[in-house]
Amino acid sequence: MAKAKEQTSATIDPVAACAPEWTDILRQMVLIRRFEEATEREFRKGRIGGYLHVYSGQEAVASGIITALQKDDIVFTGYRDHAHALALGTEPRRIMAELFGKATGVSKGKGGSMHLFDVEHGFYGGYGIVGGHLTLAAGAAYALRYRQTERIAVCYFGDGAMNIGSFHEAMNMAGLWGKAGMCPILFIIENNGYAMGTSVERHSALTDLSARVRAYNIPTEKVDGQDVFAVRGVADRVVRQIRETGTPYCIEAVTYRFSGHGAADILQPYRSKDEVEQHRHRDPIGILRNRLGEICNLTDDDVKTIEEWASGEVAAAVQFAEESAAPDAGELWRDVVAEQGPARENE
Ligand SMILES: Cc1ncc(C[n+]2csc(CCOP(=O)(O)OP(=O)(O)O)c2C)c(N)n1
Ligand SMILES: [Mg+2]
Repeated sequence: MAKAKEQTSATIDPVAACAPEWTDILRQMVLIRRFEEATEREFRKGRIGGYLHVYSGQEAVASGIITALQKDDIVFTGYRDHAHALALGTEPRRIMAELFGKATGVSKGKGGSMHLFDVEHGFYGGYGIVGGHLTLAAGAAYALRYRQTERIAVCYFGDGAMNIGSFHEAMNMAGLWGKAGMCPILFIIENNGYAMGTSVERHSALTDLSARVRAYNIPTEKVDGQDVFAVRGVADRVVRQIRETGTPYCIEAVTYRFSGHGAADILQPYRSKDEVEQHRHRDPIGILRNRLGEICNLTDDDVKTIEEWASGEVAAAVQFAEESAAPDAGELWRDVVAEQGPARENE
């Protein structure tokens, strides 16, 4: 069985912590939060159709990992995907337009919240079938090495996704290919404690989730997913290692979602208000903001400026989405099934 490394808190070098990059990360996390709050409002107004899963509470996991990547690395995730696209640099307005079902959206308004896709920024989706993307990501990582590039793949998934067959298929192939240095992939378990309304204790025979990954010869490390310093610290080290060795690695980020599972999960009978309140004391944005305040003299005014900037960006994104046109009716069947191209005719 592969090795486990426990790490729960970050060791902070005050000089490094005050680098401007950390203020940029705070800005990104605040943008994600404001964006998600706006999507919940717009959903309730009926302007976002389909389904909606927001990321509030988990921002440090997207930002801490994605800011450690190189530009041409690629990222896969499930349906809770707005934050990953934002962290990779997709324009907020193109994501919002997608949620509004408009032609200017990243998936031309035909995907919606669960199917964001932006190859130019390294975002390979956005998938609604729980755990289905793990096999795609493992295959993509193999392809990156097969083509002799130095790029790596990152694959986020939830605790619940570990109970589907494709989790085991992906882990087995990644562990196997990894022995030959042919699978440069970073798996991230976003352990937020629940799969819809079912807690980890009630859905997993083994509650030490990363142990299930180690069974496939992939080393793991557990990290406090509310502390972006801790997440980024691990990411910097393991991203380098994966790139150098072509072997997979898994980070289990222990985190919490502040909103319901999805937009329809209003009553949340599976958890108490008290529990949510307790976790709100460990808001990843608050943790980063306080730390930058204590060590780097980030002031309340600085924070206010960031908040105002983020709210402005999100308001502009909503306006853009509102004013954009719906896709043409003629677009309905385009990009739905593969068109017969020359390559296929020659098969
Ligand atoms: C194959 C499949 N089965 C069931 C569902 C319904 N479903 C949607 S989300 C979800 C829970 C997944 O939980 P987790 O992986 O922990 O992700 P989280 O929502 O906590 O981010 C389920 C069962 C689905 N979308 N796909
Ligand atoms: Mg979960």
